[in-house]
Amino acid sequence: MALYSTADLLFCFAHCLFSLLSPSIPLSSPPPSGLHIMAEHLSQSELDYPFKLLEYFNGFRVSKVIFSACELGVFDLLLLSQKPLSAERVAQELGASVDGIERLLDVLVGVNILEVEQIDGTACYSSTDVANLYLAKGSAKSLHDMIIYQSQTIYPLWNNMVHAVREGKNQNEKTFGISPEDIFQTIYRSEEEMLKFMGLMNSTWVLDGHDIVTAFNLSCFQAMVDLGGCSGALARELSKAYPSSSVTVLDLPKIIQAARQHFTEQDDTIVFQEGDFFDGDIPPADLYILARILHDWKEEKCVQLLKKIHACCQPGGGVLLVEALLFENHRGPVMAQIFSLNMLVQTEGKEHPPSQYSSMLSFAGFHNVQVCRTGKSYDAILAIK
Ligand code: ASE
Repeated sequence: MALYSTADLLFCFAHCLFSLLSPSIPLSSPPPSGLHIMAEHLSQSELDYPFKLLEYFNGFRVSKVIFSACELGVFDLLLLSQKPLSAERVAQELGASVDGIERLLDVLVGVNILEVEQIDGTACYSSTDVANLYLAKGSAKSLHDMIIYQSQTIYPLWNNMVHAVREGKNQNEKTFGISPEDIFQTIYRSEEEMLKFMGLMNSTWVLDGHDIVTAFNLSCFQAMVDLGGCSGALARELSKAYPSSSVTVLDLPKIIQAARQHFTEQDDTIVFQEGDFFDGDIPPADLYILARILHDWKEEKCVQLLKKIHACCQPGGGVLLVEALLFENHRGPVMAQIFSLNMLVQTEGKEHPPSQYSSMLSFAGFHNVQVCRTGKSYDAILAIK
């Protein structure tokens, strides 16, 4: 049986969008649901019946089903129980209504995230390997924190997309009722929100970190500093891949304190350092990492920061940018296009194609710009002083 993770569903969306743009080309792989198999004798044209459009319309509801199951603890319970459970049992354990749980579990079966079997005449639900690996809380690769942030912070922001597009600016004030000068005063508006954001940052690097740090051979760089390195997840991947290099995470004092308290590992090989790369000193290093930093800010501010880094950088040293890269013609990848809209609703920045980052880097004095697309959510750009 085919298993679909949240990422698979996103890729499926991307795939579907491309076939929507050229409706005469049929899907090359069979779609996951039985409904489409039954409908195979019908016309494949979106003009005859808007299958894909309707599927997109339902996208937010599928997201909310997964997010809600996560918040209710469905995946943790099914992982813990080791055996299939009835809807009644799940409802009882989670303190929820049987009717609600039954409908929720059935959708999760429909999208191949859970499995169901009849045991003594009762429908019993169990997790798939994908759900156990990515949706349960305990697993090393858990996306639980990413889901919580998407559900509780990104979802309400996206509810104001019309305003964001009309006004061309973030919706922090309209969504959360606060309008500080610095977007990070909103993102870190409470200890709880700050920890949720750190959880999001952490889980993406658990997923993409290894591909990012091995996109280029960085073994020639001795001292590495991850500017705005947050929980240290990407720094840990760097340290694992380049054990003879020293890796430092520089971030705001409250972030470093929270990282030390909530995100450190036993025998951690990385060093946490309190600082502010915009307003304070940047320590000398051979390699600076700017992972998902530039996409938060307007280009002038990015160039200003790159110039400041260039000034501290050792000769022969470099800067590694980690971002979701758009295609040069801006026609994809869908994930990067969606991230760019997210930057509109939440920050002052946007996602860019490689050429935009190249020119910012050149302007700041860096050369030998190399681009590596990983094929995952985030890509890497390396430039040398
Ligand atoms: C930032 C990254 C993010 C600032 C705000 C953010 C992300 C969400 N909000 O530097 C992560 C990537 N985007 C999405 C939509 O998940």
